[in-house]
Amino acid sequence: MSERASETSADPITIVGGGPKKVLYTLRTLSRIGLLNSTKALKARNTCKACGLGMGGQHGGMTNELDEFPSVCNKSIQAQSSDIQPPIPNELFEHTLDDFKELSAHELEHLGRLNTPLYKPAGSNRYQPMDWDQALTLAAERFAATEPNRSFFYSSGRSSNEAGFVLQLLARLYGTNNVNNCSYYCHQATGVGLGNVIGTGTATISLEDMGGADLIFVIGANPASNHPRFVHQLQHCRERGGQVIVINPAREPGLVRFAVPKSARSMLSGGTWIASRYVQPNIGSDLALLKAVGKALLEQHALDTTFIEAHTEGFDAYRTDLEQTDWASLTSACGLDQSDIEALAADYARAEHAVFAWGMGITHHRNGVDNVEAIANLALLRGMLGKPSAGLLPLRGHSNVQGIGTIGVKPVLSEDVLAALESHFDLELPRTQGLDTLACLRAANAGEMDAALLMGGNLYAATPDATFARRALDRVGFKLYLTTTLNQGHIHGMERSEALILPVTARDEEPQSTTQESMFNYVRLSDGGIRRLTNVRSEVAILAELGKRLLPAGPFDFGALREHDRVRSAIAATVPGMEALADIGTSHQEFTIGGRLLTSPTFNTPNGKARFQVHSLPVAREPDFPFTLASIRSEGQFNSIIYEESDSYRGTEHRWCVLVGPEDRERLSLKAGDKATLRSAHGVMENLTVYPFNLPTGSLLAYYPEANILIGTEQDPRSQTPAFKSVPVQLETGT
Ligand SMILES: Nc1nc2c(c(=O)[nH]1)N[C@H]1C(S)=C(S)[C@@H](COP(=O)(O)OP(=O)(O)OC[C@H]3O[C@@H](n4cnc5c(=O)[nH]c(N)nc54)[C@H](O)[C@@H]3O)O[C@H]1N2
Ligand SMILES: Nc1nc2c(c(=O)[nH]1)N[C@H]1C(S)=C(S)[C@@H](COP(=O)(O)OP(=O)(O)OC[C@H]3O[C@@H](n4cnc5c(=O)[nH]c(N)nc54)[C@H](O)[C@@H]3O)O[C@H]1N2
Ligand code: SF4
Ligand SMILES: [Mo]
Repeated sequence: MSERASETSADPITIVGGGPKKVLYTLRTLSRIGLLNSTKALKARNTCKACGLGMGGQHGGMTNELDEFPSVCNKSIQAQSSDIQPPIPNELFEHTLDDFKELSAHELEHLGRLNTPLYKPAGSNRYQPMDWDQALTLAAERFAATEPNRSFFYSSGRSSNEAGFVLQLLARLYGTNNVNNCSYYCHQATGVGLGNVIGTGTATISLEDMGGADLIFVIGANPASNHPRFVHQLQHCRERGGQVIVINPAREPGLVRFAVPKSARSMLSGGTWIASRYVQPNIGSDLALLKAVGKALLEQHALDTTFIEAHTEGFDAYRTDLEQTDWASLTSACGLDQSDIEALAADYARAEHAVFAWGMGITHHRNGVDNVEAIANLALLRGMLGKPSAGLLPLRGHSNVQGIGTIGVKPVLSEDVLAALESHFDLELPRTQGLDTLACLRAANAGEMDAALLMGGNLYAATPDATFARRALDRVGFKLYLTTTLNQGHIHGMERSEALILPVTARDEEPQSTTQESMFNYVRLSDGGIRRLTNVRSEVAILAELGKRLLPAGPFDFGALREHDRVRSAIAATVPGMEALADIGTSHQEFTIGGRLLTSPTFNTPNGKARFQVHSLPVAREPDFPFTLASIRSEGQFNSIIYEESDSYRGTEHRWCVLVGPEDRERLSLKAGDKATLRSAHGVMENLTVYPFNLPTGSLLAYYPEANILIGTEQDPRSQTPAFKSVPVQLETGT
């Protein structure tokens, strides 16, 4: 067995994620934001606004849908710490954009909360405070003067179902389907891939199902940092004798051992083992590995043939492809030994209830959809769908990114939803082809976008090729932002264009209740109601008012959509599975969306069968750029929001660095702390600090968003997702 594929019990005991330092950090954040503030925020009945695992809502602050309170989650507290800031004083806006450009992402976020609309005329170098009425009139005038298909509407996944629904309806009634969300940079490949195989695009299991799994795969995800409470599921699985198989080029410390802050035993013993098997394929080679696991299962006669015959189609083509693919092509692509892959397949073969969880390590590639389909193929091979405690679980990012998609913030709505919307509101919606996120920016770059509405998020920092992003955004004549805080996207790509920023209430400050959907398809209700600032408005109120001013008076009053109950009734009447949303405002009854969980192996395809998919391996990399770089997130950031410079899990002290594996370090004579340069076809990062990390030869890691300067806009043609995690680069020693 090679070192890279060895059992994790060989790891030194010092590799621990979580643990006392995390508790201390959490306490530090709590004391900064004040005990009273934090207790109020954490106890209130609002959905956690950080990751998509889902917590809070009507069960209360830190509690999940099974009424468990596993431990305080640092991510949740970080997110609250941004919201519980005093307002930015108006005098600050006497400074020019150039002054603001001096500030880091961390410093911008920590200036405070926005508490006044801000306007920057075209060509001006300064924002100026504006009153709400003037601001809304200006926004309506600008959109009215724009040809609708020369505009786009973007939403991040933090906003509510209610705000997302009103946003997409406003865009379509105004006349464009250029409506999209951060999912195109995130799990879009999952939606497409799962749709092809099983006919639905989200998790097939509930949180409860996790409790009965005897094997959990964690593929291309780092939940110790990014979905902290998911690690408890992994720990519990190990405690009941189950297995956790991690597939990740990087040996992530928090997936090797983890100390749960709440468990004295776990803390005293220095943490518990998480992965029972940890395999480290080369970056971007998951398809080869997943195919190889399928091949090994075939050879081990470990298939559920009854399930395959009764509930699937396309198996023969899948089998023939694997039989015709030789082992050497698969092992050389992923860099793992055949025996290790066979051992992994044997682990899977002895599991009765396997769950496959995955994240951005799977979707952020030019073959992201292929990767997702290959995971689903493996589940089908052993009948791991449509029964309790087994299935597919995409680890979703933002706390409501799944909901934002469900309620239609996407360029293409199914014909039945469009028709239902038309009949519900007695109106007509456009059928023109809408553009995905990157396509909108490409159009902007080509001078074809005159206006954009951006609700939350930081499209500038989230987009590949920072130079392209800045230029494209500056070519959008008028940009309207809805945000809680200032970020670099409000400062860069602004030189020539006109912009208006409207300050919004955070989720727990909403004057009316809102709803959010977790990765388990569970819809939560957030009470809102906390009042911190004097001059902010809810996203729904802003959008309803904008619609009222912008749209011609029609059969219904767009302004009436400021009532959340009314918005929810419309969603319930038009979006399949959301019927229970209609009276959630009064019943307070949270629910799982109908038609999503697979309790029997009948799939949402025309003949009810799941469909195996066949893939060919991607072609070899470019010789000028022999390394492959994946851009990743740290525990101390939430996407473009940077809370801490250091990464306590990976041991890096600051973010301007590159993580290099042992063989590459040796070959290039690089030691910890040396300086190096990363070069790609798109940009250069100089003066990077080298940090040793356990990675395969030729695979490198750097932090996002800094690394976006290196990343091109190449996309997975099937999901339009940028290849954030397979960037061909050259690593040079010195600065
Ligand atoms: N702390 C924190 N939490 C977050 C976020 C955050 O920024 N910070 N963001 C939220 C959002 S929007 C999202 S989408 C999720 C993202 O959560 P994750 O999916 O966990 O995100 P990443 O850190 O981007 O990448 C995860 C892992 O992919 C691995 N990887 C890289 N390339 C490959 C590959 O080719 N194959 C495989 N198998 N693995 C690979 C990396 O080593 C890394 O461990 O987290 C959410 N939660
Ligand atoms: N290189 C590289 N690029 C990536 C990734 C990667 O792994 N590598 N990951 C991609 C992924 S998975 C994603 S999801 C995207 C993230 O893309 P986005 O969702 O566009 O970006 P965020 O950084 O999460 O946006 C943070 C901003 O949202 C605003 N905000 C915060 N809370 C609220 C709120 O309550 N309401 C409103 N209206 N605004 C709020 C604040 O202005 C904050 O600065 O980035 C993508 N880009
Ligand atoms: S795991 Fe995710 S949803 Fe749960 S408390 Fe932490 S950040 Fe919030
Ligand atoms: Mo994401």
